[in-house]
Parts: sequence; structure tokens; C-alpha cells
Amino acid sequence: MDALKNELRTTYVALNATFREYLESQGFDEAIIDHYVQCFSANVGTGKLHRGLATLYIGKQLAKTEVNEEESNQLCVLAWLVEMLGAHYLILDDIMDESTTRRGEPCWYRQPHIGLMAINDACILKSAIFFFLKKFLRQHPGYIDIVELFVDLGLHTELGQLCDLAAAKEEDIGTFSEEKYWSIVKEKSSYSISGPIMLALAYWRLATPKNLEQTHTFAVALGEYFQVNDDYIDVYGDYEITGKHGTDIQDKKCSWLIIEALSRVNEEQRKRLLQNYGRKEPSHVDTVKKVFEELDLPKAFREYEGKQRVKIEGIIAAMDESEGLKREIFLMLFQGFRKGRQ
Ligand code: GPP
Ligand code: MG
Ligand code: MG
Ligand code: MG
Repeated sequence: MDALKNELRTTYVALNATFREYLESQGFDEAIIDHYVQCFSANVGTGKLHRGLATLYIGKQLAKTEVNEEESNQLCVLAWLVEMLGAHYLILDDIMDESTTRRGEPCWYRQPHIGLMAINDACILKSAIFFFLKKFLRQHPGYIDIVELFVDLGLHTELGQLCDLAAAKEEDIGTFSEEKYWSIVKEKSSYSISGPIMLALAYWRLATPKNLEQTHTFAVALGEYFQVNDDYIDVYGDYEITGKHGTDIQDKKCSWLIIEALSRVNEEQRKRLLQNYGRKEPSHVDTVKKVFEELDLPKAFREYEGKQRVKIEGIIAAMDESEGLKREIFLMLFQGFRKGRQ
């Protein structure tokens, strides 16, 4: 993985230089160019690079012959574009969730000189994805498929975000249900997992209905595992490790913890949750946390995690390698995501 990381770092410099040249050629002044460089370096590549590394790793794993320099470079570009899409969404998600910190720093929109200009920065990051695709992959036979994949991955993630935000706007948590939770998770989380696999398949022109179906099944199961973990650390995570302070209780999010809590409460506990969930003041948040403790949700989480791990391992073991995919690819993704969220 370290060798792949180094390869990615080299491409990072090249991508930055390419965009700088483009802005210069369009006559933008140094302050504007500096702003973009700052935005890029503060938001892209500051996480664990799971998705980027996965894209490059899978891209190399799927190659039928030795990967030449141009192919290697294009796969690195794709890896960074996946990271840029992630950065675009995290900038916007932090505004929508009114989060304060990300990766141990104030969120981009909370930086004093940025504010809501962060929305435009996120838009530039997304447009830059299509700029780089045109620049580096225009002649590639999979170009159209790859462009469409970025559009589709984006649309589904945005629809997932819509479901997440709409659930939090409901009158009270009485309408939350397990079905609602899993349908939000399916849209919100599986695409960032299937993305690297589908892009690598499109790059080598290897996608078939069967391997796409396998990818989907695996991505939904891992997406669930990953989002439940993300919801858990929102309340129980250690800031030193997660780099973000939780907001799900304050934001009235339909998260795994509240769904699990509602399935276990007695009447009195349910009343306390209804009265306190979704309110910003620390005393209300503490009351919700107290109910969670009473219900021993950390234990329920460990049980879920164990069960879902067995399910994912089963999906990997049952995988048919006859249509281009390999078990190692799924294992790599599983191990990467188990190490926690960026
Ligand atoms: C995950 O949920 C967030 C996303 C998948 C981002 C989608 C964003 C859009 C603007 C479409 P989350 O809010 O729980 O993530 P985190 O806990 O990291 O804030
Ligand atoms: Mg969030
Ligand atoms: Mg969110
Ligand atoms: Mg979260």
C-alpha cells in the first residue's frame, strides 16, 4: 500500500500543476489560483485515502497484462477524482449537518476566511473532476462510461443525502423505522464503495451484468457495516481518532443508535427520547446519551458488527471469480473500511 500511496502523491502534484496552468491560461490572478490550491490541499487527500487507494489497487488488480506508464497514470488520476468527489461531499455535508470539525480541523466552511464560499469551492472540486477526465481520459475507450459513472455515483449519493435530511425534518422520531434507516443507508453509503470497483471495471472494459450485480451485493453489505460504524462513532468515537465531533443527536438524524434504542425502550425511556432527541442544548443531548447507556447500545453495536462481519465474509467466500473480479479486491475494501472512517 505504501508504494501505491507514493504513486498517488506524485500524481497529486501533477494534477495541481495542470489545474494551475489551466487557471493561468484563463487569466486568473495569483490570489484566485492560491485560493484553489489552498482548498485542494485542505480538503483533498487529507483523509485516509481509502477510496483513492482502493481505486488504484483494484485498477491494478484487474489488469490482464502489465500496466504501462500511461495506464498507471490514468488509474492514479481516477483515484484522485474519487477522492475529490468525496471531498466535495464532505464539505457540503458538514454545512448541512452543521458540523464543527473534520479530520481534526475546523470544517472548511468554519475556517474564518472561507464561510459559505465553501459551497462554491465544493462546486469547483466537482467540476474539476470532469475537467481532469477530459484532460487525461478523453481518448480512452471507456471515457463515456467513466463520465457517466461519476454522474450516477453523484446522483445516488445526493439522493441518499436527501433521504437523510428529509428524515431529520420529520415532526418527531416516532416515524423512524428500521426500513427507513436501511433505505437511507443503501443510497448514502454503498456508492462510495461500489464506485472504485465500477470505475476500475469500466476502465478495463470488463463490466458485465453479473460482476456488477456481485459488486452491488457486496457494496450494500459493506455500506451498511460502514454507516452503522459511522453512526456509532458519532456518539461513542474518540475525537483523537475520528477527528470529528458528533452531531447526529442534535440534528435529529435517523441513525443506527436511535433506531436500535427505539426497538429496546420502555414507555418512560421512549418519552425521554421523544422529548430530548434533536435538540441542540447539551443537557438534552446528555439525556439522550443517558438513555443509550441504559440500553447498553455499545453491546448491541458489537453484536451487530460481529453478525455483519460474518455476512460480509460469507459474500466474499461465495464470490464467483469467473467474471473478472477477485476475492482479494473485496477483502482489501473490507479491511480498509474496517479501519474506520476518514
Ligand atoms: C455521510 O453521512 C455523508 C455522505 C455520504 C455525504 C453525502 C453528502 C452530500 C452533500 C450528498 P454523515 O453525515 O453521517 O457523515 P459524517 O459523519 O462524516 O459527517
Ligand atoms: Mg455529516
Ligand atoms: Mg450527513
Ligand atoms: Mg456520521
